[in-house]
Amino acid sequence: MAIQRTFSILKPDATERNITGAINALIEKAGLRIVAQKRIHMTRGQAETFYAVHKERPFFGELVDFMTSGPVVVQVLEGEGAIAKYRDVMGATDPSKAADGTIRKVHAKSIGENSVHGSDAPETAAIEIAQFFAGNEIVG
Ligand code: FUP
Repeated sequence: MAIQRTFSILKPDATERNITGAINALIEKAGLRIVAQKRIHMTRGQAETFYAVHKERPFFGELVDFMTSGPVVVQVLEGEGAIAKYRDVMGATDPSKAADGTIRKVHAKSIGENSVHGSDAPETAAIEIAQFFAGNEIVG
């Protein structure tokens, strides 16, 4: 399996509870390297662009409200098969269905306030990374 990069967000419910370090520890324990990281407060425009694929879904407004409700930590993670590996480490979208030991099982509050985002495919990873990071901000 090739070395890949994936895009990650530690969401406002994680920054609010001061558990970004605890989540990063699970990321690193899984063998993923945090090769870029910054704490930002997303604008509504940024959140709407980021989640444009969900814009017709009934939860879109709430999702944008939540993602702009507090700071987030945006990250680039690198490792063997990083995209699928991070999805495994994150666990299912709904924390009640997430496997034991996953970030969402351990930390998420609900299907909406679910602590982390991770890209679902190489194409989306590239688009999401480019939305938040310049090439020279990623140091592998
Ligand atoms: P995931 O890839 O696991 O982050 O999940 P999705 O892309 O399906 O959903 C993106 C975000 O939309 C979730 F993280 C939270 C929000 N969402 C809801 O609030 N309600 C839902 O029923 C599904 C998703």
